[in-house]
Amino acid sequence: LSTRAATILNALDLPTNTEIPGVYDGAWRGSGDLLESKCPTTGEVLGRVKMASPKELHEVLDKTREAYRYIRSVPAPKRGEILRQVREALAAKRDELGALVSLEMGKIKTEGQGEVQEFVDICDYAVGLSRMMNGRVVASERPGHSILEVANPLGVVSVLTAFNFPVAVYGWNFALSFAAGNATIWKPSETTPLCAVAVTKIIAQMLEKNGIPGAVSALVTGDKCTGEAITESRDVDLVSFTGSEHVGRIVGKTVQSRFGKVLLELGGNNASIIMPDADMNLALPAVFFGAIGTAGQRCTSTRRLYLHRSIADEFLTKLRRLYSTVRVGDPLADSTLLGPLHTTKAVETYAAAIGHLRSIGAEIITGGERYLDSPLDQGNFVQPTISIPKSANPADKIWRTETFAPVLNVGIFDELEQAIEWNNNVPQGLSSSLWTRDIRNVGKWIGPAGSDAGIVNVNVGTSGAEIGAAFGGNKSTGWGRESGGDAWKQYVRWSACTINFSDAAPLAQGVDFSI
Ligand code: UN1
Repeated sequence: LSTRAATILNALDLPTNTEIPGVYDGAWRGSGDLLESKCPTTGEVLGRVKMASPKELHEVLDKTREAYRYIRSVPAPKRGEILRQVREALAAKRDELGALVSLEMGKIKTEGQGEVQEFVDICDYAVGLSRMMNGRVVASERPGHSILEVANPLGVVSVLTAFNFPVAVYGWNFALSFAAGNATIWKPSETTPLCAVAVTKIIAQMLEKNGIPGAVSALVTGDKCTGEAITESRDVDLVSFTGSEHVGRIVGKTVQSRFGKVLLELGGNNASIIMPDADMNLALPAVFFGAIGTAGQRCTSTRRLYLHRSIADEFLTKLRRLYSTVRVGDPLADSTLLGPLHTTKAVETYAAAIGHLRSIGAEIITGGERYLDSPLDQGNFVQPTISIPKSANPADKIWRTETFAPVLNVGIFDELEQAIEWNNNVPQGLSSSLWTRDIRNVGKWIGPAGSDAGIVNVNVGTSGAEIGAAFGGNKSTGWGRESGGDAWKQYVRWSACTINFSDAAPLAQGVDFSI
């Protein structure tokens, strides 16, 4: 192991000379197969993590059920206080954990740290929420009756996360789920197990300190079979899944078929629309970050750019210039803006997308190749790419498919209505962004004939949402909402309680059933 990797792992209490147990439910273990965590920058193996065996998964499911029975009776503000301590512990390790995200996932330093900050922020939010998960009192039509809407904890929540946000997405789910009084089981991506173990260790310490069962934040490192077993298990009340549309469709059907609750965060295929009156000095860097940030591996990355004809040439010239300055390399070096793709498979997907673009006669105005000079050839580095397909018609698969890589496709439009139609005419509906200073365009964009995405921004890029609003997308993105807004309401079971405190028992709607 390189000294640098060892330093980062040691700082987070991860062993470097032995296999790492990847299962936690109050005790650490793991007797399943080994998962190898590989650094996308250098190809070095960072650690070997022992996955959960099927028997261990069942043990964890039992333990989380037990832990739920405990935590559901702890008053919510007290749960909030424990979350506050988790928040402090995470904040104290922000740089170390951020560095591990960069090392294992490959995103650049500031984004790795930002991801931990996102977990810290949602903890703050959930601490507040722990005193505000209020129901309502509804006016009853019957005298001497009250109707209450009561929120109770749900049970066991399982969170299946993707590689691209190996810390924050668990954070969004765990913080709300815990505040709401549930036990949570985390099944992280197979390629980012170290981040999951490090985060779970930090949370576990705080739980232990407060005498809370560790299975309230359980971890099962595993593969596809583990994911399937969780999805099928009637012991899991809510499955929160982040990943591809393909897998999401299976998860959705499976959970629905047993009448479980499901929360899906699937593919994004996000567009930015630039109007002639946009402030170019703001729009350019935002598109640059949206398309290249995280090497195009955010669900919210900008994949489609629609330029008004009158500014298209100027915008593209300037954007190309920005692309030519991108500092590519080691994600942990301060100045780097573009790190590697996460896996070699992602490089193949990138190459296939470029191949398809070429085959349909798209003009590749920059990029399109791997970086093959040393030391970049050691890692999964690809050139950020801008292409202009011949047609902006969303019927072609290049406009309809999410390619998890820094590939930006450009279309030229004449009227805002046309751009909005293109924006909407794809299966996905996560994020969208309009650049304009004209209030009339803004009204159209956010109104009924506007963007149909879950995130509809104005003069703000497609990626990098704050935690305060609900995060999620419509259509094939799965309609899920996580993080802020009303997302917490999915982590509780609601009851409508009608209470009669009168001396009569009248029926609703005036129904007369007198004996
Ligand atoms: C994701 O890509 O799965 O809005 C999550 C953003 C981040 C979260 C992205 N706050 O880009």
